Amino acid sequence: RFGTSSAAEEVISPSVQVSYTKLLIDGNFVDAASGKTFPTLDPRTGEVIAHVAEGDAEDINRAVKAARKAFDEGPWPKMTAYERSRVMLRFADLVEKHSEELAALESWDNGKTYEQALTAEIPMVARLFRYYAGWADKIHGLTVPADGNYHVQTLHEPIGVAGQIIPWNFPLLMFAWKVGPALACGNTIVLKTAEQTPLTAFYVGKLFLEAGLPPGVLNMVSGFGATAGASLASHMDVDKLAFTGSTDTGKVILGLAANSNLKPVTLELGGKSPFIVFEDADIDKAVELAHFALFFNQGQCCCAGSRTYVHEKVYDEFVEKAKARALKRVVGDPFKKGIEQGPQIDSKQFEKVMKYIRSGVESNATLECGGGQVGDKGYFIQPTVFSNVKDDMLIAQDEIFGPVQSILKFSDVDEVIKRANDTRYGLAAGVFTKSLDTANRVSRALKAGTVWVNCFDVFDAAIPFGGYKMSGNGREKGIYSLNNYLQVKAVVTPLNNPAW
Ligand code: TXE
Repeated sequence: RFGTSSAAEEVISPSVQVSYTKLLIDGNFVDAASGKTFPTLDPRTGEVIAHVAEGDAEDINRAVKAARKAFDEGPWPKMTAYERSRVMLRFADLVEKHSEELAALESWDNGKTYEQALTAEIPMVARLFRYYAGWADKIHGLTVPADGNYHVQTLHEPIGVAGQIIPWNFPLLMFAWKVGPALACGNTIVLKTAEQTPLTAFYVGKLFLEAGLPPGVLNMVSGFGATAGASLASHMDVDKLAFTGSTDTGKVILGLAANSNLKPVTLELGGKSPFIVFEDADIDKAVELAHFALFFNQGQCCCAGSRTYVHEKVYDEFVEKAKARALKRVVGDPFKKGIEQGPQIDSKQFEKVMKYIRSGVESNATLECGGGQVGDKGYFIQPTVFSNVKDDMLIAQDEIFGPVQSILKFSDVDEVIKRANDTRYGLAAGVFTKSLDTANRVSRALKAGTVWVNCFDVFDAAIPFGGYKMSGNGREKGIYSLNNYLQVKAVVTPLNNPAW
């Protein structure tokens, strides 16, 4: 039995229609050169929402040409930084104005709840563009006191044409994390959307044109990874690449960049983040936060707290309460009020999650609840909790990317630090304790790009995000993301040189 909501029948989303299904190249919505399209599906049912242009190498070429021209000939990098920031601010206003349609489209294409898209993600998109609009006119170099009689200055220049490849779990937010800093620094862009979720990017592409973004500055191609994605990663005229997705695809992309023009690559990849509950924690709060850390967005978060380590003294109580919370989780149509969890994105991810659930059972972890499909259509999965999970089980090692909580037991601080770090990933971690000493000690010892202490998934535009180890390289958001999109040029001029 899974949670029910008395209000769960009330549909809360506005009706929305799909208006933009074509590639955005040089300021125009165009068909793929091949004329091909592919379907994007509703994860609630597996039915077709719309057919979308299927871009491939030829379309990537067209888009890169447009971006190159907009960069080399202007007007984008030649506009004043203030003018660029004004365009971004106007865009943020338009995102807010259209937030209900955008949230509905995002929910339809992805399966996330409409409430989550409307109240959390779309506002964060607007906030992020305002944040980077603020940076646009504050990017500048230094004067450098070098040895000898020289005037030395550094110029911080845009890199050029940025290629960006995004995933499906937070389609618009990933768009924002990539496009915001690239535009603030004066670059032009070719972005490839994820094949599962192409719809909202084209909608905001239209809003960007309305906000006054010149043609060719932001080009978008929908299509598949092996074709459109790979040709963007290996393109000789793309100056920088940013990618969010799986670690396996990250490796492929790094290879494509290395074997083409050595473009610098930033990668934001998978994770297996520990969430550590110490014995002094308020257990009810810890249970709720650990539940949120794992189940948020159907468990489809790169930073999901997917290894819940609980101190042995409070382990049994925690497991009982975590199970009770999961049983209460309300699963259903993401467009209805009170729903906490919608479907997984597609059949491939559904099968992957079910495979890991079987693996957990086979490796003798205790299945506390869940483990099956909800209903008989679409990709809904019961919130699932495993206890007695051991570090060497696959469910404790691999990124499941679904609503499956694995609870492990530990007995002391040094042990849990060692076990938490014993993973190929290093994206995020959670520490739950009342002790400042424990919080400080553990957060410094964890090898992870973000440590949330007594909180989780706090995603401010100013806070950097990225991974250690095989969770990637580089940081997105905040001041740190600007470096990904800038070249530093040193200009050295002799002073008082009589030879001149
Ligand atoms: O990822 P891919 P998939 C993890 C998560 C998930 C798994 C597989 O564990 O279960 O990855 O998901 C493009 N050249 N994450 O298959 O393949 C692709 O078209 C260039 C974690 O969806 O990495 C899409 O736009 N591009 C993650 C993007 O890469 C290629 C978010 C992501 O797809 C390509 C998503 C290629 N050869 C999945 N192959 C996170 N870090 O948040 C694919 N792509």
